Amino acid sequence: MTLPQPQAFDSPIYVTRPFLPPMTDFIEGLERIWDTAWLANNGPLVQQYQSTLSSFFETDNLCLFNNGTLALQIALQGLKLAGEVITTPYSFVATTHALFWNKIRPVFVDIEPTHYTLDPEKVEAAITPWTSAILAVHVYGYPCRLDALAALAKKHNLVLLYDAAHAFGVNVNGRSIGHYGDLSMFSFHATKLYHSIEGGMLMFADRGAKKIFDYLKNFGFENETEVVMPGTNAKMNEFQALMGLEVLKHLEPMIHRRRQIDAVYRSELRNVPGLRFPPLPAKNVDYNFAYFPVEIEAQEFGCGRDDLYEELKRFNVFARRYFYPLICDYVCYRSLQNTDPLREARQIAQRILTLPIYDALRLEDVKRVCDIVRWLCPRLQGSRNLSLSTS
Ligand code: T4K
Repeated sequence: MTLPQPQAFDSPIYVTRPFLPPMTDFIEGLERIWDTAWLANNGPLVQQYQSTLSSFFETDNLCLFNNGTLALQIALQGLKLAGEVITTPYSFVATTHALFWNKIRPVFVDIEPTHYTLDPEKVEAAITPWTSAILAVHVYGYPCRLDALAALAKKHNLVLLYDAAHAFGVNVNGRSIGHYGDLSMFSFHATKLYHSIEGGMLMFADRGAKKIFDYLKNFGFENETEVVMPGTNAKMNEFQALMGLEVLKHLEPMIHRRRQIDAVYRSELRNVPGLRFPPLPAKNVDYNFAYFPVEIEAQEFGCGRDDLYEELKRFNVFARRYFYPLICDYVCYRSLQNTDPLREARQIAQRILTLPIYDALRLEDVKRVCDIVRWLCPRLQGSRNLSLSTS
């Protein structure tokens, strides 16, 4: 059987596009900024944003930042973590960089193969007398094994931190995922499902931590004349807060839209040999559909992930290999000794491809992406002379 060759898209289909609120709404907010001439340093919109998010997350224990990376870095600094921290190699590199900047040694532990989060079964073996915390990642918005990690942290008296950069809008048992563990970091970067242009937030259990984080993100200032600790500058500004407030109004429809896109991918690609998608999270999870990862099994699909990734570009489809390479394989972390062979993480990193998913992506274009993937699948195109190799 030969499938008809699909047409390339006229303009690029990226892995993601930021949601932009109606411009008139944003301009109204800009007028407020012009009226006050207050642009930075905990201005009225940042304060409004903080209180809106406090209601949204049902806690006052949160703190806003100019990006997620500095939020995480400051979290580790503020909690005075040191020694070793157990973490996942399967994430965006910022997760580990935040440890590095705190002079903490990252200890990489493998992920579980279903939803790619840190495998609690393998964490215990990596705990040493120097371990101070576990830093797990709700990768793609999939919740980590929260109970198992909490039990381990309790048993070994470790701080439990979550990089929840992808998990805005994810609820577990009816509450935001940020309520689990000692602290969670959310990223509000433009490429995220929910964004404030750039931005980040910490949510934490210990009410006393807020004061420390507030010092650290604002040079350590207590008042005009006193600096109580060597802080940095990681403050969110008014334009970011305005965007965050406006985008928040559209969160539900955005997630609904992504749910539809996810469903189209699952149905259109279900019979493609060698493609596997992670199952949707369990029923007690309200998922946010932040990403659409697929694994390409080269033998069954007929070519490797990298070939598919390159071929898609010829059709103007820019999928991404989130997360390849593994963090531990970047040149700056390669020399770290690691006892866990990271078998699952290595396999997944070789196979993973995240397909386009964003609010403005039309369902007919999702179908077209699926047609292209099918057309590029050598196993479905027995007669097509492909120059693709099975790598
Ligand atoms: N922890 C985790 C698990 C993370 O994933 C991240 C960030 C962090 C921590 C750190 O949080 P932040 O400090 O960033 O708040 C992107 C993002 O820059 C990064 O925020 C994100 N993770 C990572 C997964 O993805 P790139 O280098 O892949 O982005 P880029 O510029 O190639 O953008 C991807 C696509 O998005 C483009 O091909 C087109 C589209 N795009 C992008 C931007 C910025 C737009 O259409 N408009 C835009 O403005 O890292």
